Amino acid sequence: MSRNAESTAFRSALEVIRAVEPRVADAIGAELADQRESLKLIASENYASPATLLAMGNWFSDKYAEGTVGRRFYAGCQNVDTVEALAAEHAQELFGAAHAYVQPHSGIDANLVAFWAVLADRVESPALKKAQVRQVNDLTEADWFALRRELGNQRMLGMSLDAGGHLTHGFRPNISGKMFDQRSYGTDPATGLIDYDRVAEAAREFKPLILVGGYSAYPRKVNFRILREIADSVGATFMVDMAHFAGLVAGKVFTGDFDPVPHAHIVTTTTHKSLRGPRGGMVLCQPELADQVDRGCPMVLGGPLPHVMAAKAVALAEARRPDFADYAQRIVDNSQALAEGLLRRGAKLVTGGTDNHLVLIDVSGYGLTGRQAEQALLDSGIVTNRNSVPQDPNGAWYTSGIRIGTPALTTRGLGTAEMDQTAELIHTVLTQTTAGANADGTPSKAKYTLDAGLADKIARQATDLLATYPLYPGVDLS
Ligand code: DSN
Repeated sequence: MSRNAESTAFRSALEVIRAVEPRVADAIGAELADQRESLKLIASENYASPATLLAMGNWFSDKYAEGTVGRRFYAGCQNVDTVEALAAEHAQELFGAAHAYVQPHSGIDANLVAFWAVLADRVESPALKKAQVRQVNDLTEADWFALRRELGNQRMLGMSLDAGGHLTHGFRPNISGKMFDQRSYGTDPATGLIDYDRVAEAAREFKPLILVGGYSAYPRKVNFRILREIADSVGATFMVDMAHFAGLVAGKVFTGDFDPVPHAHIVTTTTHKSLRGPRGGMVLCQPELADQVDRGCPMVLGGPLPHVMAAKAVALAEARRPDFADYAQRIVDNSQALAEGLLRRGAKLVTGGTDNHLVLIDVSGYGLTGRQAEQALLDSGIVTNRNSVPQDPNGAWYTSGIRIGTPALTTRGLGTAEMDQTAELIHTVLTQTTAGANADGTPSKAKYTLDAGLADKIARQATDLLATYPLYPGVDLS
């Protein structure tokens, strides 16, 4: 496929948009320019392929398609059926899953679908049974009351937020923390690693309906075989949220005990992080949960986004190619090189390293909060995000950590040598930044000082580092 085709496609699209609202066309062009110039180390972001991006910009966006393939609430869904079935087929083949549901609009939505499926499958509720067999009109007020009581307050055990778990695994700012009776497992304070004996102990005491595995800020592999054994020992359904590391599963970097798909009853993911697809979510499950999962829309989801499902089909087809395995391995090689580069220069890393796509720097070692470090790095052209570390004294807003990840830079083609240079840039910024004070002289968690000349110099070095690896080399908008 010629590079010219990509340039023509994006240029033409912008020309058509510009004729209606030029400021939108300008913002799209500016976004590409910004992404090209910044050292993107946000662990949850990536760069989707031109084919994936283009699959989203079309008339599929105009179609309603509530329901599932072949069973829609709207007429005329035959082409939506084609792309939804294709995306599901690619997902099943790629991950070796019995069933795939590709409608969720995000990871949070995928988790809601999974929670619903498990509740509907596991909770003994005669009223729910009546509702499921479509005798809704026969339900009395008392039935509805019982149904709400029976489905509410079910127990969920997930990884704690400051140990790297996700908000949707039962934390208060998310509905999961309000509808479930939640408890969490953390990590060993000495090593930062999951202590499976402690998880088993918590499961025995708490007897959760759902045991959740998976994370968004834990830099290590997780043994899903052991977690499944723990779930089985207490009769829990084992759910894994692999949003962050789906690309490493797809690329067969995580296999055996570290591949969640053969071990979990239900697996959720996003499609846009290490998997490198469009923004969206997906659920994979064992056959007994498939019927409930397929009720995701309209149970908890708004109408499916057929244009995004088309893009999921394209991205999943890309992930089935042999070169995706090479990409996935390079993500981890780069992450480890970045961790080693930081450690060699004296940084303090949670767990002392990484075996996945992300590294968590404990910036208290530099005398900074996560908020100060994040902003100082951004001033220097390095895009990261602040993140809690285990037992974080600064809470979830200011934090004591910086989370960095390599999926995006690996897509651009940067390798281990550039990761060492990146470690040097990060370390220089963090050592040269000093924490500020409030007007009353007390230490500030947000203010900091960094010489502007140094920040500019680092930003130029970051741009130089990227110059050899152009982003979307086939797209010339000029
Ligand atoms: N926002 C995603 C992340 O950055 O990890 C997860 O929700």
